[in-house]
Amino acid sequence: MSSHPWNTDFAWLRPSVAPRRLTETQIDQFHEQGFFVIENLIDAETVAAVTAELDEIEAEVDALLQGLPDERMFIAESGAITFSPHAVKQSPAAQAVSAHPAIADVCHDLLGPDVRLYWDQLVYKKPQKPREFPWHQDNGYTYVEPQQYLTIWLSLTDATVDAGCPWVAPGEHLGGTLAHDYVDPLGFQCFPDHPDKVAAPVGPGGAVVFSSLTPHKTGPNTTDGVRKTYILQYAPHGADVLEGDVTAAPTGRVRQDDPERQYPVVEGGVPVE
Ligand SMILES: O=C(O)CCC(=O)C(=O)O
Repeated sequence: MSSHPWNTDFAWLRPSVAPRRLTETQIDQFHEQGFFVIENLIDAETVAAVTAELDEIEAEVDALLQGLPDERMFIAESGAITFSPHAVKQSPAAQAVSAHPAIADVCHDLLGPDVRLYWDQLVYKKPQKPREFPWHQDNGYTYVEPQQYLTIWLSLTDATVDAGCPWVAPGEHLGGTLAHDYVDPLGFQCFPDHPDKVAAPVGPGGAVVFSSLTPHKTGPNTTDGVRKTYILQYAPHGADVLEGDVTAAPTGRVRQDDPERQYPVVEGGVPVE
């Protein structure tokens, strides 16, 4: 395990805010272990409404994949795993969930008073070609500064161990971004396994909340159903994506404030209605 070449002076930051929703135990677990599981973050009716709209988006992505050689593009493959980014641009229900008061409160309690949506994507794990998604940090894919942002892995189905729930490596977030290697066709990997790994199963409407720096993987889906997840990522206002080849210094920075999909969800300590 070695650091990403751009990660030279990382220090984990714990914002000082009066919590709006989370308990001290949840907040401590997040900062010390890098994750916690929260059940029933959004209600069943909201889950059903958003799933109906997201299923339509995913069906289009899957149809696109089916028309490609080997039915795959980069790490997505029909029958195995699909990724559908930026659902908030197409789905009013996804947009509402991205700024849901419970989720905005979690963002406030873990990131501080000014937070924007940074990224959203559906990840559907299909049972036809069960496969693991390898150990990685979200900041190992696209390098964001500050390195520390938040992933809310919102489950739309019952994410059991057999269905391919996340596993996390507790405490490994504290050193910042790790170097990753590409493992074809699975994705980027920071290590092949971890001795202290913990499974994080979660029910529909619940979430695994973890840092962009928390190494995680998901297991194969060996059930008969599709495991559906809506991943929502939030960053402090002012976050940038760093550009360039990782073997050299970054060549540019791009502010993450696209008004269509990177809007504020907490401003001045208050959730944006
Ligand atoms: O949901 C999954 O199976 C893996 C997705 C993931 O970890 C990611 O998109 O970073």
